[in-house]
Amino acid sequence: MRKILNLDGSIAKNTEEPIIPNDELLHWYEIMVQIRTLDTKGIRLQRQGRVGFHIFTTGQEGHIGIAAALGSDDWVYPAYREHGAALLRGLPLEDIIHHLFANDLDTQKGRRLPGLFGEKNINFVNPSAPIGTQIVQAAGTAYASKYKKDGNVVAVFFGDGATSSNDFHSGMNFGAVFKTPTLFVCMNNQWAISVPLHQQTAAEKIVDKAIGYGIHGIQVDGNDILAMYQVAKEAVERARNGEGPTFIEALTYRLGPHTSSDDPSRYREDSDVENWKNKDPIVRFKKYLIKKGILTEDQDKEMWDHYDNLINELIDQASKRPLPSIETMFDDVYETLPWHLKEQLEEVKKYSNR
Ligand SMILES: Cc1ncc(C[n+]2csc(CCOP(=O)(O)OP(=O)(O)O)c2C)c(N)n1
Ligand SMILES: [Mg+2]
Repeated sequence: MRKILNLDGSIAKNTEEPIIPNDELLHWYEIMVQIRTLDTKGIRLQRQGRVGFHIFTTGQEGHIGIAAALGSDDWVYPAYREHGAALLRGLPLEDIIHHLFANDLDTQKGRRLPGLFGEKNINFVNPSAPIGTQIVQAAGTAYASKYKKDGNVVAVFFGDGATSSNDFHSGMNFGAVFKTPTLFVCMNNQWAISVPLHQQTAAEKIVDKAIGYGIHGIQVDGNDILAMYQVAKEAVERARNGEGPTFIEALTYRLGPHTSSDDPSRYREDSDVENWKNKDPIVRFKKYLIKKGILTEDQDKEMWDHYDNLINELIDQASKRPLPSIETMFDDVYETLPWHLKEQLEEVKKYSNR
């Protein structure tokens, strides 16, 4: 398993520390802070009945390292815990909050389960709720890139549970046979809602599945952002060189509930969670930044306070916005609205004040 950072933030023996500019490292950290803060606020909003649903990224912030290895023209097919990748690719933080409230500024027009968003201008594709569907879509998009010779690569994120889907097989096999420039990134957080990994697969390691497809596979410490960046960078290089896809198994842990609709105390031990809290990707990266002299404890506290206040403000603003106009319900599906929908639109306008 590839690992660069020890738990105390030092560099593991016999490993190569990636050379990354300090401001970039700090930016990655800042995004980690933003998404962790979003989680603490998001669940409170849901419990207060102000938003319908919240999905957590807590513990899986290491995925930002994968996103950091991609170029702006590359594609990301997220599962639903990759908010950090979207922010790194330039999604404004307030967009996620308007989306949570499904208000008139929600770019998804209130149609998506909160947390399952996409954004066209950053090549961050809307996930579909059925598990694993993004895997075939990503393999197809990568094939299109290869066909067009545009040099782009596609990173697709999915969970350990998704490796049991038909689409996992179809996508991996297609990618392997046609040597598509794809990074198949399995965020193995050990659980698929209440199903533990050992009930998901009889394989010793998920990464072993790469062998059956005939593609390069690598297991990485998913809570080590530097290792995540390094394996992704290598995979991107292989993909751009025409060497085909890479299967990356990122070992991580879902520190929170599956979603705001879940109670993990019904099916897992607190001691397991506590053990994984010691491997928190944010704490480990912070220790590294402090050791390197890029961050001080005071600056760190300031950063958390800053995002706490900023996100409160953004929540306040987003919560005061109206809902999307009822007419938007008819947008985006047809280039020209068919007559029966035009009729329905006129009718609905009579009864709605939105
Ligand atoms: C085809 C399908 N089956 C079941 C579900 C219900 N479901 C939603 S999330 C989930 C677990 C997915 O686990 P995993 O792929 O490990 O991702 P994680 O939530 O752990 O990040 C399930 C079973 C679904 N959305 N789609
Ligand atoms: Mg999982």
